[in-house]
Amino acid sequence: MGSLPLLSWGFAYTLRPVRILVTGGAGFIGSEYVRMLLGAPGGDAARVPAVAPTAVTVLDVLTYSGNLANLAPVAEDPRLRFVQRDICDPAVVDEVVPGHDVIVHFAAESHVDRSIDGAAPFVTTNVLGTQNLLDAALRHGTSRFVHVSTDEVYGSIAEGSWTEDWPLAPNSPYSASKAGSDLLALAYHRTHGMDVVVTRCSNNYGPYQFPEKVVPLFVTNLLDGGTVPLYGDGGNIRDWLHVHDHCRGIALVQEKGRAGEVYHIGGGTELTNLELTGRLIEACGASWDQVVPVADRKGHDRRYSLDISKVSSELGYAPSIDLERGLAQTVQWYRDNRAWWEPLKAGTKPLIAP
Ligand code: NAD
Ligand code: TDX
Repeated sequence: MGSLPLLSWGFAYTLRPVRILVTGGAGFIGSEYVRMLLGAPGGDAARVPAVAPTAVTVLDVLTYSGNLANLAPVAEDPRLRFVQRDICDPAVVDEVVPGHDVIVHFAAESHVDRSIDGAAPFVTTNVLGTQNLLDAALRHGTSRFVHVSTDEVYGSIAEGSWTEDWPLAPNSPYSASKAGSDLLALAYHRTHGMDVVVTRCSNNYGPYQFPEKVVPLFVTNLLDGGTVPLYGDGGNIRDWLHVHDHCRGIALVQEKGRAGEVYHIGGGTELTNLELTGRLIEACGASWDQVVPVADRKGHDRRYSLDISKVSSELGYAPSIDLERGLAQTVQWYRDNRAWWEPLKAGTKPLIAP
C-alpha cells in the first residue's frame, strides 16, 4: 500500500490509506466516527487525527437504535458501503471481514435500563457478537482490532479516578456484558498475539443520540414542554464527553495505540444528574417544574471517574469541546432536527437509504 503525503497544521503528515470496518456504524457514536473519518460537511476535519480511509464499511443490523439517517451526511461518499447484517452471524462476519485492515467495533446493546429489563440481547450481541468478530479477525489476519468499551466496566468509585489497570467490577447486565467482551478482546491479544486495542470511555452526549439516554431524553422532553424523570436523589455523578472528542480519541488509539493496551477516553467534566438537569433546563429555556423525581434505577452506579493521563501523555489526547459549548450546540441540534427525533419517540423510525 502506498502512502499519501498531506500538508496539515503547517507540517507534513504521512497518511496511511486504510480500509476500515466499522461495526455499529449507524448508531450514535459509530456514525459520528464514520462521519468524522469521511470528513462530513459541517464536521471539524481540522481536528481529526491522521487517518485516511480509502474504504469504510459499516456493518450494522439496525436495531431500534441504529438509523441510516445518521449516515445521511456521508451517504454520497463513494468510499462508504453499508451492510445491514448481524455481527452474531458467523457466515456474515466471515464474508464481510476480509479486505479490511482495521475493525473498529462499536456494535452493542448500549442502554443500561434495557439490560435491567432483559439481559439476553446484551449477552448475545456484546459477548458472543464480539467473540464472533474476534474469531473472524484472527482467521483473516486483520491488522488491528479496536474494541470500544466503557468506564462502566469498573463499577462505581466513591473517590479518585480509575486507572487502566483497575480491577473490573461491573454492576449492571450491560456493563457485565461489556466487561466480558473487553476481556475476550484482550485475551485474543494475549493468546493469539492479535493486534487488539481497547478504549474505555465516559458518558457521551451530542447529536444523533437515541432519545432514551438522559441527555437527548431530557432535551427533547423539555423542548416539548413535557416532564423529565430524575432517578433517585439525582446525586449520581457522570463524567460528560462530547461524542466528537470520544471519536478523536478512538482515532488516536486506532492510529498510535500500543497493541494489547487499554486507553481511557474521558472528558474531565463530572456533574451530578441534578447539576446536569439544571444545565439542560437553562439551555432549553425550561423550568424545574418539569422535573419529576422517580424511583431509582436498580443497582444504580453512584459515580464514574476516569484517569485519562495515559492517553494524554502517550497519544497527546485532550478533549476539545467544553461542556457549556457542547451542550449548547447539542440542544441547538435537537431544536433544529425534530424530523430526526420525533419519529423515534413515536416509534416510527423512517428508513432513509444512505
Ligand atoms: P447505540 O445503541 O447508539 O448504537 C449501537 C449500534 O450497534 C446500533 O446502530 C445498532 O443497530 C448496532 N447493533 C446492535 N446490535 C447489533 C448486532 N447484533 N449486529 C450489528 N449491529 C448491531 O450505542 P452507542 O451509544 O453509539 O455506543 C456505541 C459503543 O460505544 C457501544 O459499544 C457502547 O458500549 C460504547 N460506549 C458508549 C458510551 C455512551 O455514552 N453512549 C460510552 C462509552 C462506551
Ligand atoms: O430517565 C433517566 N433519568 C435519569 O435520572 C435516564 C435515562 C437516566 N437517568 C440517570 C441515570 C444515570 O445516572 O442519568 C444518568 C445517565 O443515564 P444514561 O443516559 O442511561 O447513561 P448511563 O447509564 O450512565 O450509561 C451511558 O454511559 C456509559 C451509556 O448509556 C452507556 O452505553 C455507556 O457505556
